[in-house]
This record gives sequence, structure tokens and C-alpha cells, in this order.
Amino acid sequence: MVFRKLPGVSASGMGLRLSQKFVFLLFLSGLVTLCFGALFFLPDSVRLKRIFLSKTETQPVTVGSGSENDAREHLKRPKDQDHPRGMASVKGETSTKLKSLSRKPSVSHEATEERLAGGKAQEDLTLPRSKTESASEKATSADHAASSDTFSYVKFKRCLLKPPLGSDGGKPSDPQTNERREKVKEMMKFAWDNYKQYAWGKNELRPLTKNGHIGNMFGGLRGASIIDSLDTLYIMGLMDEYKDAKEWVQTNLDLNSNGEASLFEVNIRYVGGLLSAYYLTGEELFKSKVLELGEKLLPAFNTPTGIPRGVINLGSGTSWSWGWASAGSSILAEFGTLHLEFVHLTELSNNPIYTEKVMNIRKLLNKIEKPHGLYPNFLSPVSGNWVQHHVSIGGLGDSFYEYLIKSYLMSDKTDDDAKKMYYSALEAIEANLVQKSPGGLTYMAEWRGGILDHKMGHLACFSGGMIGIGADDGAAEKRQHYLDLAAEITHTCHESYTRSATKLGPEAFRFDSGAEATATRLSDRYYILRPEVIESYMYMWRLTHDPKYREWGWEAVEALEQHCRVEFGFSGIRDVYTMTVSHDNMQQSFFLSETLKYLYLLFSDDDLLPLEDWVFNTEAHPLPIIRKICLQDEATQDKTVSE
Ligand code: DMJ
Repeated sequence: MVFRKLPGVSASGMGLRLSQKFVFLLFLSGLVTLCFGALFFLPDSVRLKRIFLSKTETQPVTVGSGSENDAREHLKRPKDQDHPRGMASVKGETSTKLKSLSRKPSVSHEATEERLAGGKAQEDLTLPRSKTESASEKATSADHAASSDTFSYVKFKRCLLKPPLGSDGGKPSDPQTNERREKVKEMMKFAWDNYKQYAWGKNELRPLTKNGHIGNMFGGLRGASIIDSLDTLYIMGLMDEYKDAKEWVQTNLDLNSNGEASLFEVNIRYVGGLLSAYYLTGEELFKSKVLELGEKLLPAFNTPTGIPRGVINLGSGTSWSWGWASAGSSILAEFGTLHLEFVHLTELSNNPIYTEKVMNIRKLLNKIEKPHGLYPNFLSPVSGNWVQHHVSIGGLGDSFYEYLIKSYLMSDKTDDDAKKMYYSALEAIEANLVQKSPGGLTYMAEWRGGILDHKMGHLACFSGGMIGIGADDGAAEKRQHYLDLAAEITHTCHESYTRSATKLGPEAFRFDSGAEATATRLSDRYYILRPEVIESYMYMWRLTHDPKYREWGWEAVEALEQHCRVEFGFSGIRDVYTMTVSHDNMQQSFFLSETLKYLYLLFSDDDLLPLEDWVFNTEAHPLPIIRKICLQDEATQDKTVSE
């Protein structure tokens, strides 16, 4: 804009008439307001914005009880360490430089570098431009030491209905089933021994090149296969191997790493694995490690809404959204898959902050408007609004739904909000996504702003088991229907296996252009040792005792042996439709924690990790049902005895 000099008016303000001064001032103040307002529309990463807005912007949306201030109070941090929420700490401030825009593959699979292990399809794995506020909520170890004493392992054991490993380690009486179970145990030992020999301490084994893989999902943490295997080794009675794993945790698990981790992956594998190891064995080592790690994850929640971002630097506590997630959004399956582990962190530490963090997420999700009752996959951690209307029961959405029903079950059926949210989500899923193919197969389609994509991912095959375990607590008139739906989906997923040459299922299969449960694109044909189909067999076996589920599980064992077993471990394959397989040279840690564990449970008696006492996190780590009343009674009784 050009300002013209008015005739007879000097350039200095002194020469202006009163009305002119007024207009000028009005204009100036308008300009200032406009500039300030514009700051709100800048991306989070812009320095000016952080300087001017950090204090206000980072006030959490406490959508219910447990305000952030309360939460901070529980940390009992000395006052002088407090920052107003989100005011960048020195650490955070110095690390706000833009990250190098390198591609960040999140799954250890060369052929499928564009996917997270959780199935998160990624167009671009660059770290995003929006970094959040830095760590400001670190509780000291001393705080935890002081507060964690109150958990009693003995009382916890007394509140279980059954012994965790059953009367005889779950050994089935039927000789053929026992033989099959022994075979699975041998597969675990083989996978483990090779990992130990060639990749010890690394995250995964590369079985063809006989070396280890570290990757970049765990922020510099090592030994993912060890942590993921602890409970599997223990329940299989592989005690020498379990002892080696425990010793590694004792002497080598270094939690002081300083790298960028996926909050979701660290939570489901490391937090979940250590929690299970503790609950199964009572070894204090696992408890202290998991509490130390839990603390390091807390800064990820320092966002305006309390919805965590996907990536966290475990050293500085700085967090980011994934570069590929639209508009700096957080992913439903990631921030929605923390509940079980965080509630247990509170149990063990007696520190309510973990539960408060996940309850805050829950409350926001409960409150927010949902298109057709569905939960889209992308949510802004700044505004708390959906960013895109893509809904999927497979990658990006999957375990959010799983954690709703499991939160209810793990709370000893007291968490009514979780229950309501689960059943209304399921209703919306049935109304909008569940489809029947021309050939009569029931499947879960994906939803893109109202348009159906007739594709089902391998990841979505967990939903057979999920709907199965939730059937009994649904409305009375729906129970049988849910069990039938669970069986139909499991059947469809089995079909995706039987329709391939290798009898292993593809990453995604379609129901359009004449396809029925087969992959049509080359890029969907791979199998990376995923567990979801076998997971559903296991649950459906426990719920129905229909022998077909054990038969289907055995078919999978044979296919794994024939196509995925190589000389030095197990490997994923690039194309399930060809018998001359090409291996991807990666033994994923979830093969040890999930695929082999679910197979072993499928061929065991139901008293091995009985479902009356345990829920499995999304990485198949068993977590006990929390029986508050029993635990309180136990505590009262103890008190009375000691008085
Ligand atoms: C596992 O890490 C978990 O099951 C996760 O929820 C989804 N995907 C992988 C295995 O496929």
C-alpha cells in the first residue's frame, strides 16, 4: 500500500489534525491486531508463534477430570523445575531446528518400507515440520521409588482367579495337539537361537545375511526381539532362553537413548513386553525398567489437547507428528493404543498421571462429533478436530477399537465408557463398513469420506478375535450375532490364505473387479510374518472350541515352515502367490511375541493365560485384569492382620 502525503500536512504526527490522528491510530491498532491474529494460523514450527503463543497454546484441553495441573501435582516435581505447560524448555528450544527430511521407514522390511509395522501406510515418512513443546513433565526416579512401593505382587497374585500357567503349563491331553504345540515351541527356539547367535542385542534378525537390524522405530532402544520374547519364552517353558533374555535386560537394556521413537511402537513392544514379564515373573527388574521408560514417554502428551504426537525423542522429550500424517495430525491407532499399558503403569507406580493422560484422550474422543458414528484415522493434536475422513479397521485405526473393548475387560468390566464407546463404534462399523461379497464372504471395507474402498488389510483380520471376545458383553439380543460376525470375518481371513499358492495371506486383499479375498496389486502381495489371522483363530478356538480353528492354525504352521523358514531363522516373503518365494530377510520381533505365542496358545489348554484373568495388548503381551475390589480387600485384610 502507498501512503500519499496530504497537502498542508507535515509528515510528522504533530502536524496532523485530531481526526486524522484518530484514523491513523485506528489503522495502526487494526494492523497490530491483524498481525497477532495471523500468528494463530502459522504452523507450530514457526519460532515467532512459539515465542508469542506458547503459553496459551499449550493449555491442555482437559476434557474432564484430571486437569493437567492435577497431573503435574502428582509428579511432585520441585517447583523450580516447572515450566508453564508447553513453554519450550531449554532442551526443547534448542532442538526445534528442522529435522533433516530423510525418509524414515518404520517397518523392518525392505520391500515394504512405506509401512509401519502397525500397518500405517505412509506416503512420506519424513519427520514433519511441526515439532511440539519439549519435555516438561519428567518425574524423578526418586519420586517413583517413593510411590511405587505400594504395589504388592503377592496381593496381585492372590486376586487372580487361576494360576497364570494353568495346572500343567497348558499341556493338552490330546497327543496330536501336544505334538503340534511342541512344533511351535521348536519354531520359537529356532527363531530365538538364530537371533541370539547372529543379532543379539539388535532389534531384529536378518536371517539371510545373518546379521542384526536396528531400524529407527525405537529411538535408539535396542533388543526389541528380546523384550518382545520374554513372555513367550516364559510361557513355553524355555527357561534357559528366558534367563538369557532377563540377564540382557539387567545388564544391557539402556533406556537413556536419545533418538526419535514411535510412541506407539515403544509402548506396545517395550512397555507391554516389560509389563507382562513383570506380571508373569514378579521380577522387580522388569518393574523398575518399565517405570523408568514410562516416565520418558510422558512429554509426548504435552500438546494443546493432550493428544500425543507420533514421534518422541526419548532423551529430550521433544515430540513431532509423522511427516506423512496430514497437517501434523496424530494417528487414531497410535494415540488410541496406549490405554492398557498406561493404566498398568499407574497400577505399578501408584502414580495417577499415566491413567490421567489416557483418560484425557478417551474423553476427547468420546466428546467429539463422529461422522456417522465412525472414528476417522487422523486427528489434530492442536485443535482436537478430525483432519481427514478416512476410516479403517485395518492400519491407522485397528488397535484403537481393540483397546476399547480390552480396556473394559481389563477393568474387570467396570469401565463403562469404554464399553459404550466400543459397542457404538461397532454398530457404526457394521452399518457403514461391513460388507458381503458376491461369493458370500463377509469383510470390512475402508471408508473415505463416505466412499467405500472394498479392500481389507491383513491387519484388519484381528477384528474376528476382537468381535469374538466382545460378543458376550453386548446387548443380549446381539450376542449370537456378534459371535457369528466374528466367525465370518475369521473365515474370510482364512480364505485370503487358502486362495494363495503359499497358503499365507497377502498384506491386503480386495473385493472388487472380480477379486474375492485376493490381492490385485503387486505391492499388496507380501507377508511379513504378521499374526492377525492366527490371533483370530486363537480367540475363536477359545470361544467356540470348533476344531477347524486348530486345523487352520496348523495349515499356517506348515506354510510358515515351508516358505518362511530359512537356514538361519524365519523371514517374510514378497509374494504369497508364487511358490518360488523371494525372502525379505527380516524376522520381525512380532513374530516372536505374537505369531508364535498365539499359535502356542491355540494348541494349549485354555488354562494357559486364561481369558478370565488376562487381556493381551496389541503386541500379544498379556496384562492382568485389574480387580480393584479384591486388591482393596487384600490390602484391608493385610492391615487387620498386622494390627
Ligand atoms: C504388531 O506390532 C501389532 O499387532 C500392531 O498392533 C499391528 N501390527 C503388528 C503386527 O502385524
